[in-house]
Amino acid sequence: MNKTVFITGATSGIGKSCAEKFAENNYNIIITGRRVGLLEEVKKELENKYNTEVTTLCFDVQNKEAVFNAVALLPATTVIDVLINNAGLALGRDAFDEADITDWETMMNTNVNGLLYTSRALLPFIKKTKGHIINLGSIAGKEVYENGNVYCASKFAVDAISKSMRIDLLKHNIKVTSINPGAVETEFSIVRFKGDETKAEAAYKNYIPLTAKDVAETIFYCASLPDHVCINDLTITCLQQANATLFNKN
Ligand code: NDP
Ligand code: 8X3
Repeated sequence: MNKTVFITGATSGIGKSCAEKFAENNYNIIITGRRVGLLEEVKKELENKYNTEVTTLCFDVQNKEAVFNAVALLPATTVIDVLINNAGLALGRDAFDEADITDWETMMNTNVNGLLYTSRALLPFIKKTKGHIINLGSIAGKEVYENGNVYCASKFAVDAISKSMRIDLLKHNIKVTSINPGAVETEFSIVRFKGDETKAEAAYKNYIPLTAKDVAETIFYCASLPDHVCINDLTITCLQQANATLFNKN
């Protein structure tokens, strides 16, 4: 029987690339996001290209009720082997005393609360399969940088949650992996800079950043190891990035 992966935030970037990578490798896919039209596009694309079954669930991970209601729509026979907690965002890159407080709330509600709600809603499925939870942290969850404040805090929280999950879920033989990428060229910076394409493009200028596919392949590798092997924590950057702030630009 094919395995099933549940991916939050699969309408673009890393989540969408994960959907493609797992579909290519005969997984059935459950994809989520807020943009229903894009979810349907991804479903159609993957079902046409691969011999896979794609289920879409449209909800905002910030909304606890919506998360639990969406998961309750899954048939009782659903089996979930891998959960990729990927949905997330940065909003703004401003000093602590100037940043928009609503942006802070959205980041914490999405990157932290959303991940918590989704994980709890899916744990009954993951317990049954002794499955694998893969959380998207960030290099920003390992080192704080100037004007990164609450985005960094949200990813430090993801780091702590991954470590806690690994301890508390040990008795259930559930694998927990934290993937911490450096700069990846996706819609991330367009969202962070609120549609300002010049600022977003500048974030990836004069070096070769990671692609969403690079990260998806790494995630798939972690999910394909033998049952007794678990990658706990993996930081991945492009060649020209050494840490959260140091780049060797052209
Ligand atoms: P994208 O902006 O390309 O994708 C983000 C995805 O998250 C979209 O599918 C979006 O879907 C979904 N999403 C955002 N907010 C919500 C929400 N409230 N409810 C449901 N879904 C939501 O960015 P990336 O692919 O780059 O980011 C994916 C993850 O990787 C994030 O957690 C990010 O923090 C992390 N990351 C990214 C890095 C980078 O440099 N790009 C580096 C390190 C980590 P929709 O809009 O349809 O809801
Ligand atoms: C995204 C990477 O460096 O913009 O998590 O914070 S960074």
